[in-house]
Amino acid sequence: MTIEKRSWAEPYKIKMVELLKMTTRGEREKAIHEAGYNTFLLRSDDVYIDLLTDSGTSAMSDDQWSALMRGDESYAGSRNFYNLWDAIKEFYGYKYYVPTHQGRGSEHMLSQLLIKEGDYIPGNMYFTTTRLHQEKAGGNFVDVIVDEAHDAQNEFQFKGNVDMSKMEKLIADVGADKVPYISLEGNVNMAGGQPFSMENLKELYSFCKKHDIKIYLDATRTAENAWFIKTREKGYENKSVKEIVYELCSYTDGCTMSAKKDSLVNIGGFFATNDEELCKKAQNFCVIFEGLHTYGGMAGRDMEAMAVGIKESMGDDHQRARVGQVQYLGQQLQKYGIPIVLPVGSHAVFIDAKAFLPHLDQNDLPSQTLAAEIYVESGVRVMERGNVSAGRDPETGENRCPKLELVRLTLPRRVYTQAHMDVIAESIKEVWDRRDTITGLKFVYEPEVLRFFQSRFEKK
Ligand code: PM9
Repeated sequence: MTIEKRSWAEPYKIKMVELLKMTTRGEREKAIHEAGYNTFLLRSDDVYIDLLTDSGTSAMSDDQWSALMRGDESYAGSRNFYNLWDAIKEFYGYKYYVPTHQGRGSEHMLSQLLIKEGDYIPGNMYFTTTRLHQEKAGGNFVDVIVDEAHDAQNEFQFKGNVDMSKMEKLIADVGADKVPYISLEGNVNMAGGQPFSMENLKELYSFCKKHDIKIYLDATRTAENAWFIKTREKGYENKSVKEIVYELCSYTDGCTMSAKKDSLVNIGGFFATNDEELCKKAQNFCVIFEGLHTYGGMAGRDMEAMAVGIKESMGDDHQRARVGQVQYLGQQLQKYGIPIVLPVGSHAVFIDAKAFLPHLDQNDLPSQTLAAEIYVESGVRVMERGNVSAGRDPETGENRCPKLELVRLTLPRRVYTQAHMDVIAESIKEVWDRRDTITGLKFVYEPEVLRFFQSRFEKK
Protein backbone atom coordinates (compact mmCIF):
# COMPACT_ATOMS: atom_id res chain seq x y z
CA MET A 1 0.00 0.00 0.00
CA THR A 2 1.40 3.40 -0.88
CA ILE A 3 1.18 6.22 1.62
CA GLU A 4 -1.37 8.03 -0.66
CA LYS A 5 -3.88 5.20 -0.25
CA ARG A 6 -3.97 5.57 3.50
CA SER A 7 -6.21 8.05 5.28
CA TRP A 8 -4.83 11.61 5.55
CA ALA A 9 -3.08 12.47 8.78
CA GLU A 10 -1.33 15.52 10.16
CA PRO A 11 2.31 15.67 8.98
CA TYR A 12 3.40 17.03 12.38
CA LYS A 13 3.15 16.23 16.07
CA ILE A 14 1.95 18.53 18.83
CA LYS A 15 4.58 20.22 21.02
CA MET A 16 2.52 22.74 22.95
CA VAL A 17 -1.20 23.10 23.68
CA GLU A 18 -3.53 25.98 24.51
CA LEU A 19 -6.32 25.05 26.92
CA LEU A 20 -9.90 25.76 25.86
CA LYS A 21 -12.62 27.13 28.08
CA MET A 22 -15.94 25.29 28.21
CA THR A 23 -19.10 27.35 28.76
CA THR A 24 -22.72 26.59 29.64
CA ARG A 25 -25.64 27.26 27.33
CA GLY A 26 -26.82 30.05 29.67
CA GLU A 27 -23.41 31.75 29.49
CA ARG A 28 -23.42 31.51 25.70
CA GLU A 29 -26.94 32.96 25.41
CA LYS A 30 -25.81 35.94 27.49
CA ALA A 31 -22.57 36.33 25.51
CA ILE A 32 -24.25 36.32 22.07
CA HIS A 33 -26.92 38.75 23.26
CA GLU A 34 -24.22 41.12 24.53
CA ALA A 35 -22.40 40.70 21.19
CA GLY A 36 -25.49 41.89 19.29
CA TYR A 37 -25.83 38.43 17.68
CA ASN A 38 -22.64 39.09 15.71
CA THR A 39 -19.99 36.39 16.18
CA PHE A 40 -17.26 38.97 15.39
CA LEU A 41 -18.22 40.78 18.59
CA LEU A 42 -17.85 37.79 20.91
CA ARG A 43 -14.87 37.63 23.24
CA SER A 44 -12.62 34.73 22.27
CA ASP A 45 -12.65 33.61 25.92
CA ASP A 46 -16.31 32.72 25.43
CA VAL A 47 -15.56 30.52 22.41
CA TYR A 48 -14.88 26.78 22.54
CA ILE A 49 -13.89 25.90 18.93
CA ASP A 50 -13.11 28.96 16.84
CA LEU A 51 -14.04 28.57 13.17
CA LEU A 52 -14.55 32.29 12.56
CA THR A 53 -11.67 32.47 10.12
CA ASP A 54 -8.49 30.86 8.89
CA SER A 55 -6.92 34.32 8.79
CA GLY A 56 -3.96 34.72 11.14
CA THR A 57 -5.22 31.81 13.26
CA SER A 58 -2.90 29.04 12.08
CA ALA A 59 -0.37 27.33 14.34
CA MET A 60 3.23 28.19 13.49
CA SER A 61 5.87 25.47 13.32
CA ASP A 62 8.93 25.27 15.58
CA ASP A 63 10.93 26.57 12.59
CA GLN A 64 8.68 29.60 12.36
CA TRP A 65 8.98 30.28 16.09
CA SER A 66 12.78 30.08 15.70
CA ALA A 67 12.51 32.51 12.81
CA LEU A 68 10.96 35.04 15.21
CA MET A 69 14.22 34.96 17.16
CA ARG A 70 16.12 35.82 13.97
CA GLY A 71 14.17 39.06 13.63
CA ASP A 72 16.35 41.96 12.55
CA GLU A 73 14.47 45.00 13.77
CA SER A 74 16.55 47.59 11.93
CA TYR A 75 14.32 50.39 10.70
CA ALA A 76 15.73 50.16 7.17
CA GLY A 77 17.13 47.33 5.07
CA SER A 78 16.36 44.51 7.51
CA ARG A 79 17.85 41.18 6.47
CA ASN A 80 14.40 39.65 6.95
CA PHE A 81 13.07 41.85 4.12
CA TYR A 82 15.64 40.24 1.79
CA ASN A 83 14.94 36.70 3.05
CA LEU A 84 11.25 37.22 2.37
CA TRP A 85 12.05 38.60 -1.07
CA ASP A 86 14.06 35.43 -1.81
CA ALA A 87 11.08 33.28 -0.77
CA ILE A 88 8.67 35.27 -2.97
CA LYS A 89 11.02 34.96 -5.95
CA GLU A 90 11.59 31.25 -5.36
CA PHE A 91 7.97 30.18 -4.82
CA TYR A 92 5.83 32.77 -6.63
CA GLY A 93 8.39 33.91 -9.17
CA TYR A 94 7.58 37.65 -8.99
CA LYS A 95 10.52 39.99 -9.38
CA TYR A 96 9.62 42.83 -7.01
CA TYR A 97 7.61 43.19 -3.84
CA VAL A 98 6.53 45.55 -1.10
CA PRO A 99 5.58 44.19 2.33
CA THR A 100 2.25 45.32 3.81
CA HIS A 101 0.67 44.92 7.24
CA GLN A 102 -1.88 42.44 5.81
CA GLY A 103 -3.83 41.66 2.64
CA ARG A 104 -6.00 44.77 2.54
CA GLY A 105 -2.88 46.96 2.70
CA SER A 106 -1.77 45.44 -0.61
CA GLU A 107 -5.28 45.76 -2.08
CA HIS A 108 -5.29 49.44 -1.14
CA MET A 109 -1.92 49.86 -2.89
CA LEU A 110 -2.90 48.05 -6.09
CA SER A 111 -6.31 49.76 -6.33
CA GLN A 112 -4.97 53.27 -5.76
CA LEU A 113 -2.08 52.79 -8.19
CA LEU A 114 -3.90 51.18 -11.11
CA ILE A 115 -7.57 52.22 -10.99
CA LYS A 116 -8.86 55.49 -12.47
CA GLU A 117 -12.32 56.97 -11.78
CA GLY A 118 -14.89 55.10 -13.88
CA ASP A 119 -12.74 52.02 -14.58
CA TYR A 120 -14.12 48.47 -14.45
CA ILE A 121 -12.40 45.72 -12.51
CA PRO A 122 -13.51 42.20 -13.39
CA GLY A 123 -13.06 39.52 -10.75
CA ASN A 124 -13.94 35.86 -10.19
CA MET A 125 -16.52 36.86 -7.57
CA TYR A 126 -16.17 39.72 -5.14
CA PHE A 127 -14.26 39.65 -1.91
CA THR A 128 -15.37 42.15 0.74
CA THR A 129 -12.16 44.14 1.26
CA THR A 130 -11.00 43.75 -2.35
CA ARG A 131 -14.19 45.24 -3.81
CA LEU A 132 -14.29 48.03 -1.24
CA HIS A 133 -10.77 49.17 -2.18
CA GLN A 134 -11.65 49.02 -5.87
CA GLU A 135 -14.76 51.14 -5.28
CA LYS A 136 -12.89 53.62 -3.08
CA ALA A 137 -10.39 54.11 -5.93
CA GLY A 138 -13.27 54.99 -8.29
CA GLY A 139 -13.63 51.56 -9.92
CA ASN A 140 -16.66 49.36 -10.55
CA PHE A 141 -16.40 45.68 -9.73
CA VAL A 142 -17.76 43.29 -12.39
CA ASP A 143 -18.38 39.64 -11.52
CA VAL A 144 -17.01 37.37 -14.28
CA ILE A 145 -16.99 34.05 -12.45
CA VAL A 146 -18.71 31.05 -14.09
CA ASP A 147 -22.44 30.72 -13.30
CA GLU A 148 -21.85 27.39 -11.55
CA ALA A 149 -20.14 29.30 -8.71
CA HIS A 150 -23.43 30.92 -7.72
CA ASP A 151 -25.15 27.55 -7.33
CA ALA A 152 -24.36 25.93 -3.98
CA GLN A 153 -25.30 22.43 -5.19
CA ASN A 154 -23.52 22.44 -8.55
CA GLU A 155 -20.57 20.04 -8.27
CA PHE A 156 -18.43 21.52 -11.04
CA GLN A 157 -14.79 20.97 -10.01
CA PHE A 158 -13.50 24.42 -10.98
CA LYS A 159 -16.16 26.83 -9.78
CA GLY A 160 -13.46 29.52 -9.44
CA ASN A 161 -13.03 29.70 -13.23
CA VAL A 162 -13.51 32.92 -15.16
CA ASP A 163 -16.32 32.83 -17.72
CA MET A 164 -14.53 34.07 -20.83
CA SER A 165 -17.80 35.10 -22.49
CA LYS A 166 -18.39 37.51 -19.55
CA MET A 167 -14.92 38.97 -20.13
CA GLU A 168 -15.66 39.39 -23.84
CA LYS A 169 -18.97 41.07 -23.07
CA LEU A 170 -17.31 43.47 -20.64
CA ILE A 171 -14.70 44.51 -23.21
CA ALA A 172 -17.42 44.91 -25.87
CA ASP A 173 -19.52 47.04 -23.47
CA VAL A 174 -16.88 49.34 -21.95
CA GLY A 175 -13.70 48.89 -24.03
CA ALA A 176 -10.40 47.40 -22.87
CA ASP A 177 -9.06 50.89 -22.03
CA LYS A 178 -11.42 51.01 -19.08
CA VAL A 179 -10.16 47.70 -17.67
CA PRO A 180 -6.72 48.13 -16.09
CA TYR A 181 -6.55 44.61 -14.69
CA ILE A 182 -8.54 41.57 -13.67
CA SER A 183 -8.44 40.56 -10.05
CA LEU A 184 -8.16 36.76 -10.03
CA GLU A 185 -8.62 34.99 -6.72
CA GLY A 186 -7.28 31.52 -5.99
CA ASN A 187 -9.74 29.24 -4.16
CA VAL A 188 -12.53 31.80 -4.31
CA ASN A 189 -13.55 32.51 -0.74
CA MET A 190 -17.09 33.80 -1.21
CA ALA A 191 -17.93 30.92 -3.58
CA GLY A 192 -17.05 28.37 -0.92
CA GLY A 193 -13.28 28.08 -1.43
CA GLN A 194 -13.52 27.04 -5.09
CA PRO A 195 -10.45 26.74 -7.35
CA PHE A 196 -9.77 27.89 -10.90
CA SER A 197 -8.05 25.49 -13.31
CA MET A 198 -4.73 26.03 -15.03
CA GLU A 199 -6.47 25.59 -18.37
CA ASN A 200 -8.85 28.44 -17.59
CA LEU A 201 -5.99 30.66 -16.44
CA LYS A 202 -4.06 29.99 -19.66
CA GLU A 203 -7.11 31.01 -21.67
CA LEU A 204 -7.48 34.14 -19.59
CA TYR A 205 -3.80 34.90 -20.08
CA SER A 206 -4.10 34.81 -23.90
CA PHE A 207 -7.23 36.95 -23.76
CA CYS A 208 -5.63 39.54 -21.49
CA LYS A 209 -2.44 39.66 -23.59
CA LYS A 210 -4.57 40.39 -26.67
CA HIS A 211 -6.40 43.24 -24.93
CA ASP A 212 -3.44 44.53 -22.90
CA ILE A 213 -5.14 43.86 -19.57
CA LYS A 214 -3.02 42.88 -16.57
CA ILE A 215 -3.80 39.90 -14.37
CA TYR A 216 -3.35 40.50 -10.65
CA LEU A 217 -3.73 37.39 -8.56
CA ASP A 218 -5.20 37.42 -5.08
CA ALA A 219 -2.66 34.85 -3.91
CA THR A 220 -4.13 34.51 -0.42
CA ARG A 221 -5.07 30.82 -0.86
CA THR A 222 -3.24 29.99 -4.09
CA ALA A 223 -1.18 27.12 -2.66
CA GLU A 224 -4.50 25.52 -1.67
CA ASN A 225 -5.82 26.17 -5.21
CA ALA A 226 -2.71 24.40 -6.51
CA TRP A 227 -3.60 21.31 -4.46
CA PHE A 228 -6.95 21.10 -6.30
CA ILE A 229 -5.18 21.51 -9.66
CA LYS A 230 -2.87 18.67 -8.67
CA THR A 231 -5.70 16.37 -7.61
CA ARG A 232 -8.32 17.31 -10.22
CA GLU A 233 -6.66 18.55 -13.42
CA LYS A 234 -5.27 16.17 -16.00
CA GLY A 235 -1.54 16.54 -16.55
CA TYR A 236 -0.81 17.96 -13.08
CA GLU A 237 -1.05 14.81 -10.96
CA ASN A 238 2.72 14.35 -10.88
CA LYS A 239 3.61 18.01 -10.33
CA SER A 240 4.25 19.37 -6.87
CA VAL A 241 2.26 22.19 -5.27
CA LYS A 242 5.42 24.27 -5.54
CA GLU A 243 5.70 23.68 -9.30
CA ILE A 244 2.02 24.40 -9.86
CA VAL A 245 2.07 27.66 -7.90
CA TYR A 246 5.15 28.79 -9.81
CA GLU A 247 3.56 27.97 -13.14
CA LEU A 248 0.26 29.69 -12.41
CA CYS A 249 1.99 32.84 -11.19
CA SER A 250 3.92 32.93 -14.48
CA TYR A 251 0.62 33.68 -16.25
CA THR A 252 0.00 36.70 -14.01
CA ASP A 253 1.58 40.13 -13.62
CA GLY A 254 1.73 40.19 -9.85
CA CYS A 255 -0.34 39.62 -6.76
CA THR A 256 -1.88 40.95 -3.61
CA MET A 257 -1.40 38.68 -0.62
CA SER A 258 -2.84 38.14 2.81
CA ALA A 259 -0.08 35.95 4.22
CA LYS A 260 -2.32 35.24 7.21
CA LYS A 261 -3.83 32.30 5.31
CA ASP A 262 -1.66 30.10 3.04
CA SER A 263 1.60 31.38 4.50
CA LEU A 264 0.87 30.22 8.05
CA VAL A 265 1.60 33.46 9.89
CA ASN A 266 -0.48 35.44 12.32
CA ILE A 267 0.01 38.78 10.57
CA GLY A 268 1.41 40.17 7.32
CA GLY A 269 0.97 40.50 3.60
CA PHE A 270 2.63 41.82 0.47
CA PHE A 271 2.14 43.28 -2.96
CA ALA A 272 4.28 41.69 -5.69
CA THR A 273 4.75 42.60 -9.34
CA ASN A 274 7.03 42.08 -12.31
CA ASP A 275 6.72 45.77 -13.21
CA GLU A 276 9.68 47.69 -11.81
CA GLU A 277 8.11 51.13 -12.30
CA LEU A 278 4.91 50.06 -10.56
CA CYS A 279 6.95 48.66 -7.70
CA LYS A 280 8.68 52.02 -7.26
CA LYS A 281 5.27 53.71 -7.04
CA ALA A 282 4.14 51.06 -4.56
CA GLN A 283 7.22 51.65 -2.42
CA ASN A 284 6.43 55.35 -2.34
CA PHE A 285 2.77 54.64 -1.53
CA CYS A 286 3.94 52.30 1.23
CA VAL A 287 5.68 55.03 3.18
CA ILE A 288 2.40 56.95 3.49
CA PHE A 289 0.15 54.14 4.67
CA GLU A 290 2.21 51.16 5.82
CA GLY A 291 5.75 52.10 6.82
CA LEU A 292 9.15 52.13 5.14
CA HIS A 293 9.20 49.88 2.05
CA THR A 294 11.56 47.38 3.69
CA TYR A 295 9.11 46.51 6.46
CA GLY A 296 5.71 47.82 5.34
CA GLY A 297 3.90 47.52 8.67
CA MET A 298 5.54 44.32 9.83
CA ALA A 299 8.24 43.64 12.37
CA GLY A 300 11.41 42.03 10.97
CA ARG A 301 10.56 38.83 12.88
CA ASP A 302 7.15 38.65 11.19
CA MET A 303 8.80 38.80 7.74
CA GLU A 304 11.18 36.00 8.72
CA ALA A 305 8.34 33.77 10.00
CA MET A 306 6.51 34.46 6.74
CA ALA A 307 9.49 33.43 4.63
CA VAL A 308 9.55 30.07 6.46
CA GLY A 309 5.73 29.79 6.30
CA ILE A 310 5.70 30.29 2.53
CA LYS A 311 8.07 27.36 2.15
CA GLU A 312 5.98 25.14 4.46
CA SER A 313 2.76 26.09 2.66
CA MET A 314 4.14 24.65 -0.58
CA GLY A 315 4.60 21.16 0.88
CA ASP A 316 2.40 18.49 -0.70
CA ASP A 317 2.05 16.71 2.66
CA HIS A 318 0.93 19.92 4.30
CA GLN A 319 -1.75 20.57 1.69
CA ARG A 320 -2.93 16.97 1.69
CA ALA A 321 -3.63 17.10 5.42
CA ARG A 322 -4.96 20.64 5.34
CA VAL A 323 -7.49 19.94 2.63
CA GLY A 324 -8.08 16.40 3.99
CA GLN A 325 -9.30 17.77 7.31
CA VAL A 326 -11.73 20.19 5.64
CA GLN A 327 -13.07 17.40 3.41
CA TYR A 328 -13.53 15.17 6.48
CA LEU A 329 -15.68 17.81 8.20
CA GLY A 330 -17.71 18.18 5.01
CA GLN A 331 -18.34 14.43 4.91
CA GLN A 332 -19.48 14.34 8.54
CA LEU A 333 -22.00 17.14 7.88
CA GLN A 334 -23.25 15.43 4.75
CA LYS A 335 -23.84 12.24 6.74
CA TYR A 336 -26.34 14.20 8.84
CA GLY A 337 -28.02 15.58 5.72
CA ILE A 338 -26.89 19.15 6.39
CA PRO A 339 -26.94 21.22 3.17
CA ILE A 340 -23.43 22.42 2.31
CA VAL A 341 -21.73 23.97 -0.70
CA LEU A 342 -20.34 21.30 -2.99
CA PRO A 343 -17.65 20.45 -3.80
CA VAL A 344 -16.17 21.21 -0.38
CA GLY A 345 -13.39 23.82 -0.67
CA SER A 346 -9.97 23.92 0.94
CA HIS A 347 -10.26 26.35 3.81
CA ALA A 348 -13.80 25.92 5.04
CA VAL A 349 -17.07 24.07 4.83
CA PHE A 350 -19.91 26.41 3.89
CA ILE A 351 -23.45 25.66 5.07
CA ASP A 352 -26.20 26.69 2.66
CA ALA A 353 -28.29 28.80 5.06
CA LYS A 354 -31.14 29.27 2.58
CA ALA A 355 -31.58 25.49 2.46
CA PHE A 356 -31.03 25.13 6.24
CA LEU A 357 -33.62 27.79 7.15
CA PRO A 358 -35.96 27.88 4.13
CA HIS A 359 -38.73 29.51 6.17
CA LEU A 360 -36.67 32.72 6.58
CA ASP A 361 -36.71 35.56 4.04
CA GLN A 362 -33.21 36.67 2.94
CA ASN A 363 -33.81 40.01 4.68
CA ASP A 364 -34.35 38.07 7.92
CA LEU A 365 -30.60 37.37 7.57
CA PRO A 366 -30.56 33.54 7.64
CA SER A 367 -26.75 33.18 7.72
CA GLN A 368 -26.31 35.69 10.54
CA THR A 369 -29.10 33.92 12.43
CA LEU A 370 -27.64 30.46 11.90
CA ALA A 371 -24.15 31.59 12.97
CA ALA A 372 -25.59 32.88 16.26
CA GLU A 373 -27.60 29.67 16.81
CA ILE A 374 -24.55 27.46 16.24
CA TYR A 375 -22.63 29.44 18.84
CA VAL A 376 -25.44 29.13 21.41
CA GLU A 377 -25.72 25.38 20.78
CA SER A 378 -22.09 24.49 21.31
CA GLY A 379 -19.68 27.41 21.68
CA VAL A 380 -18.46 26.85 18.11
CA ARG A 381 -17.89 30.25 16.49
CA VAL A 382 -18.52 30.51 12.73
CA MET A 383 -18.90 33.39 10.25
CA GLU A 384 -21.77 34.81 8.23
CA ARG A 385 -21.04 34.98 4.46
CA GLY A 386 -24.33 36.12 2.96
CA ASN A 387 -26.54 39.18 2.85
CA VAL A 388 -24.75 40.98 5.69
CA SER A 389 -21.29 40.45 4.13
CA ALA A 390 -22.55 41.48 0.68
CA GLY A 391 -23.58 44.92 1.99
CA ARG A 392 -25.89 47.42 0.29
CA ASP A 393 -26.02 48.39 -3.36
CA PRO A 394 -24.51 51.92 -3.44
CA GLU A 395 -27.17 53.08 -5.95
CA THR A 396 -30.37 51.66 -4.46
CA GLY A 397 -29.31 51.40 -0.82
CA GLU A 398 -30.99 47.97 -0.70
CA ASN A 399 -29.38 44.81 0.69
CA ARG A 400 -27.59 43.08 -2.19
CA CYS A 401 -29.27 39.70 -1.38
CA PRO A 402 -26.57 37.51 -3.03
CA LYS A 403 -27.50 34.14 -4.49
CA LEU A 404 -25.23 32.43 -1.99
CA GLU A 405 -26.39 32.84 1.60
CA LEU A 406 -23.78 30.93 3.55
CA VAL A 407 -22.34 30.21 6.96
CA ARG A 408 -18.62 29.49 6.91
CA LEU A 409 -16.94 26.93 9.16
CA THR A 410 -13.37 27.98 8.58
CA LEU A 411 -10.55 25.75 9.72
CA PRO A 412 -7.38 27.33 11.05
CA ARG A 413 -4.35 25.42 9.75
CA ARG A 414 -2.71 22.86 12.07
CA VAL A 415 -4.89 23.83 15.05
CA TYR A 416 -7.77 21.41 15.63
CA THR A 417 -7.99 17.60 15.64
CA GLN A 418 -10.31 15.10 14.02
CA ALA A 419 -12.20 14.74 17.33
CA HIS A 420 -12.93 18.47 17.17
CA MET A 421 -14.35 17.92 13.68
CA ASP A 422 -16.72 15.28 15.06
CA VAL A 423 -17.91 17.57 17.87
CA ILE A 424 -18.53 20.40 15.39
CA ALA A 425 -20.62 18.17 13.13
CA GLU A 426 -22.61 16.78 16.08
CA SER A 427 -23.33 20.31 17.35
CA ILE A 428 -24.60 21.48 14.00
CA LYS A 429 -26.79 18.41 13.74
CA GLU A 430 -28.48 19.53 16.97
CA VAL A 431 -29.27 22.94 15.45
CA TRP A 432 -30.48 21.16 12.29
CA ASP A 433 -32.93 19.08 14.38
CA ARG A 434 -34.58 22.22 15.80
CA ARG A 435 -34.29 24.37 12.65
CA ASP A 436 -38.06 24.94 12.28
CA THR A 437 -38.18 26.86 15.58
CA ILE A 438 -35.50 29.39 14.58
CA THR A 439 -36.54 33.00 13.90
CA GLY A 440 -34.57 35.71 12.04
CA LEU A 441 -32.64 38.84 13.01
CA LYS A 442 -32.82 42.55 12.19
CA PHE A 443 -30.16 45.27 12.24
CA VAL A 444 -30.03 47.61 15.23
CA TYR A 445 -26.65 49.13 14.28
CA GLU A 446 -25.08 49.16 10.85
CA PRO A 447 -21.70 50.81 10.12
CA GLU A 448 -21.07 52.37 6.72
CA VAL A 449 -18.53 49.91 5.29
CA LEU A 450 -17.71 46.21 5.76
CA ARG A 451 -20.75 46.03 7.97
CA PHE A 452 -20.38 42.34 8.83
CA PHE A 453 -17.52 43.13 11.21
CA GLN A 454 -19.33 45.51 13.54
CA SER A 455 -23.11 45.43 12.95
CA ARG A 456 -25.40 44.62 15.84
CA PHE A 457 -28.68 42.74 15.59
CA GLU A 458 -31.65 41.70 17.63
CA LYS A 459 -34.20 38.91 17.27
CA LYS A 460 -37.18 39.72 15.05
N1 PM9 B 1 -10.08 37.16 4.51
C1 PM9 B 1 -11.36 35.83 5.94
O1 PM9 B 1 -11.74 35.55 7.08
C2 PM9 B 1 -10.27 37.93 6.86
C3 PM9 B 1 -11.45 38.62 7.44
S1 PM9 B 1 -12.83 38.94 6.39
C4 PM9 B 1 -12.35 40.41 5.60
O2 PM9 B 1 -11.64 35.12 4.95
C5 PM9 B 1 -9.06 37.29 0.42
C6 PM9 B 1 -9.44 36.23 -0.55
C7 PM9 B 1 -9.33 37.14 1.77
C8 PM9 B 1 -8.98 38.18 2.68
C9 PM9 B 1 -9.30 38.12 4.04
C10 PM9 B 1 -8.33 39.33 2.15
C11 PM9 B 1 -7.93 40.45 3.03
C12 PM9 B 1 -8.09 39.41 0.81
N2 PM9 B 1 -8.45 38.40 -0.03
O3 PM9 B 1 -7.62 40.14 6.12
O4 PM9 B 1 -6.54 42.14 5.12
O5 PM9 B 1 -9.92 36.03 2.18
O6 PM9 B 1 -5.19 40.13 5.56
O7 PM9 B 1 -6.82 40.08 3.78
C13 PM9 B 1 -10.55 37.00 5.73
P1 PM9 B 1 -6.52 40.66 5.23
